Amino acid sequence: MNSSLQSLINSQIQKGGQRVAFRLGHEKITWSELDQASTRRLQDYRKAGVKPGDRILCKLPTSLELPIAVLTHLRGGFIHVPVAPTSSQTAVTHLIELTSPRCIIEEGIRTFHEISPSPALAVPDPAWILSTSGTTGMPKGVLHTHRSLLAGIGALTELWEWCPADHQILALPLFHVHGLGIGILGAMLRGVETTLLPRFDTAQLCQAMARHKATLFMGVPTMYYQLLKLFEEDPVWSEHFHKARLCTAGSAALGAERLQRFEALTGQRILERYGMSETLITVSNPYRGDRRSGSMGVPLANVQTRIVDGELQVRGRALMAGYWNQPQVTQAAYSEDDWFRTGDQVEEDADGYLYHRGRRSIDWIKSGGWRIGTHELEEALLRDSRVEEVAVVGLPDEEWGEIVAAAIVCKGDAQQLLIELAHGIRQQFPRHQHIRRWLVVQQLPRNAMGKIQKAQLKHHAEGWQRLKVPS
Ligand code: MCA
Repeated sequence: MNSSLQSLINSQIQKGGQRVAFRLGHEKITWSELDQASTRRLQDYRKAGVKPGDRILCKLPTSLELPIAVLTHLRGGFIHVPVAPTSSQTAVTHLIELTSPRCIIEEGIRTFHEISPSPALAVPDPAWILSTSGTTGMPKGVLHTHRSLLAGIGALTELWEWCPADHQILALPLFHVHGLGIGILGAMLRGVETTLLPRFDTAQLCQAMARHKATLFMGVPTMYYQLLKLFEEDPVWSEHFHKARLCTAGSAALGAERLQRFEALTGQRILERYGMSETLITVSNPYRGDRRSGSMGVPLANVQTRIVDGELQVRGRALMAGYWNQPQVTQAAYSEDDWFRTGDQVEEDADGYLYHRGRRSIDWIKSGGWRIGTHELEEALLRDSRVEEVAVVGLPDEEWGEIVAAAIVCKGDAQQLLIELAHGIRQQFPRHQHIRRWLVVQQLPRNAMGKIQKAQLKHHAEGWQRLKVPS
């Protein structure tokens, strides 16, 4: 035991005993089985020479192995580096180069490597390195510690009153703050029984909500869009949510209209909250009290916020320890007086509720609840010598929030090139990063300084085309 994060989890494990902790399909694991499995894994790691501070790249699909791995890594003081099991080889190689893991776990396989220690950040109790795309360069590794996770996820699940009487249905990807942080770690901190769904499917979700009399569901706006579509086709489905006590939305703005339609159909007023990989969840509507439509809520008790030139800046114990091995990038993310600059434009009402008003950078897209940096896609497209210039932007979309679109200036047969480019992107990037609209132009709009005017492209209504790309 070296941190109160672990003591809290251990006390839930003790209290939970023979009760089920996690379920998936017909499989289940009790709290005491989780405890025993993690003790065995810890012995295996130690025998293999894995030491506290070593990184473990976790490429597991949604499975009962995943909470075991999370618990084992926390207990061993190893740094959990999650990556989507569907990630391309390029993404995995990048993460391996960035974090030099001592071990990689994939389904049923553990591969240990000899690593030369990398000049890590000297922070006590490092816990996770979360991958996040930025406006420049390849994805960065956000380092969280036991302390920041406890401050962020502990405070949030306390505010939301998560408790052992709850049952959560978790259909989120399990390698980000949302699914892994709140969903898995939050459940362990509060003793919440959790049913994992291998992927989001509206009918399966509703059936699981009803079967387990589930009380908790966390989603992104695209999931609520798809649920509303199902409920409006056949309102019987909405009854499956009647035992819920808390449905939350985050990762992107939900929209007042969607919130109202969901409430009218299910009786559930979705609670919206705001966060980032770097800050964890820092702003939330209250569990008890006024959940204001269109607002991301008020800052959590242990978070300090300020608004500078419209930008939300954050301070507090839940903040990351820094970007892994990138001290200069870390420094650039903070103001001179040490506030983290979120890049999100917000407004505050008289009661301290915050409203999202856009992003400082046009180089971030939010699609399906994912944060996508345009730079990575632009670089990939420019690798083809027929592409002379490119600008990737997010176009507004009712279901996905934004969809990824690329405007290009090119040489030769544009149509053939687009098909090849689209195919290449599909090979290298996960689905949410695929380019859904293409625009071929003679030149990109630029200002007097020569900077590409992406805002003009976003409002360029005509000429965007969808491609039919053979898989
Ligand atoms: C998939 N499709 C898309 C997109 N994604 N179309 C446009 N834009 C997209 N982004 C298309 C596919 O190509 C496919 O089309 C069809 O939709 C179904 O694809 P599939 O992959 O099966 O979609 P899905 O499984 O329904 O996924 C949608 C999803 C998923 C469930 C909303 O994107 C998701 O789990 N999002 C959550 C992301 C998340 O956890 N964010 C948190 C990280 P076709 O059939 O034609 O091929 S951010 C975070 O942690 C911060 C801190 C926070 O605040 O939470």
